Formats: sequence, structure tokens, C-alpha cells
Amino acid sequence: ISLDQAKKLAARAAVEEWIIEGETKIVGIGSGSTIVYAVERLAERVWKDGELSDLICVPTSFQARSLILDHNLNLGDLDRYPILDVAIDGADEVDSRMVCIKGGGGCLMQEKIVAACAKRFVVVADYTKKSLRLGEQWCKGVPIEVAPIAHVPIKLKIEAMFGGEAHLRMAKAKAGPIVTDNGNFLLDWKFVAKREYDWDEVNHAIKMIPGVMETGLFVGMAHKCYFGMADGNVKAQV
Ligand code: DER
Repeated sequence: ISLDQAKKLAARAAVEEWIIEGETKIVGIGSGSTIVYAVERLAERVWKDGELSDLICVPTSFQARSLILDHNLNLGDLDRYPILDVAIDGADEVDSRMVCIKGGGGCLMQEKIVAACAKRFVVVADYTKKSLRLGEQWCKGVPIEVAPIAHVPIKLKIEAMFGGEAHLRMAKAKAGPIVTDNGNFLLDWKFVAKREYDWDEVNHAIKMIPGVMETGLFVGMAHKCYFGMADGNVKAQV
């Protein structure tokens, strides 16, 4: 099956299992392309099946917010809904311990905030995101959101601490770097593929560097991952 069909299978499987009529009230909506299929399924259940009338959707980016509005779903925010029943989001890579690299779409900061506010965080992805160890599939490195003034010192500190190279993510349709929904820059840290990293330690150490807003390492956060496989099956990882 196609990659899009694989994404759709994963997204729908997660919605079926985690969005329960009469029970699930607040859902976090991730960013990227896979989550679109989850929102489409939610909208089907609301507008075609007449279900989920009181479901509130909390976005993780400008894109997620537009997706919620475009499907006429109830838009929520963390001010009013600081505790979510579940957050559903994509990922760039998920390793055998369910450590995720996220931020390929540049939305990692709000994604991690919303995921951390949810009782359960669920990942949906196609089979190209599934790996034994980080870096096998995703070669663009770990996205790190940084305060613009600090992007060079942070780059140098990460490279000194953990090796590899961190590159400022440049825009394509605009001169200069990408600016995130939060007004920050992104570094993509290409770590040393052969090196054994303790991702929990790396995540904490990078987060502690002054000027780092968030890392794209989601360690110990995913409760369950759904992978749409090439053969049309959905593989769940817990
Ligand atoms: O930026 C992100 O973390 C997104 O969730 C993204 O990486 C997943 O994107 P995809 O669903 O388009 O593969």
C-alpha cells in the first residue's frame, strides 16, 4: 500500500482505540501529515455519525489549529483545558524503546507541551518511521528549538558535549532561517550514528543549555505507537 494509506491506517486505528464516545472529552491534535487522517476520522464521527458532540481539540501548531477549524471541530486551549485525556501526534522516528524524534515539521515545542499535558500520548506513523535505534531511518538529526540570539553558542555546546553537527534550519520560500510558531529558530543536530547515546541524559543535558526552548527527543512519553505497515496491517508498539 502507499505511504499515505499506511499513515491513514495508523491514524484511524489510534482514533478508534482512544477516542471513545461519551468518555473522551479533550484530545491533543499533533502536527504533520499523518495527523490529518486522524482529524478527518474525528470529523467523520462528529459530522456523519453524530458522535463526540462535546469533544474539544487542543492544537500543537498553527497547522493543527487550522486543521481543527477547517473541520469545524471544537477548538480548545491549555488555559481552559490544561489536562487532556489523550494527545495524538506523528513522529519522525520511533526506536525500539519508543523514544521518538519529533520536530521534522518544526512544531516540537507545542507538541511536547501538549503531549505532557495528556494522560496518554499516542503516536501514529507509517512504517518508514519505525526503527531499532534512532538514526536508522531519520537522517536529518534531532530538531531543537532555540532562542534566536543563542543559536550559535547552543550549536557549539551541543557539538562539544555530544559530537556530530548542529545546523540552523534555513527556510526555502523565505531568505534566512525558519522561524517557528513561537518565534524561535531550529537547530537540526545530526548526532554520531555509531555512538550509543543515553537519550534521556542527552535530552536533559541539551534542555539545560540556556536558550534551548525544547528538544525533539520525546523520551518516555509515548504510551503506544501505531505503525501503518506496507502490507496493509497496523503494528502497535507499547
Ligand atoms: O514535526 C513533528 O513532530 C511532526 O509530528 C512530524 O514529524 C510528523 O510528520 P508526518 O506525520 O508528516 O510524518
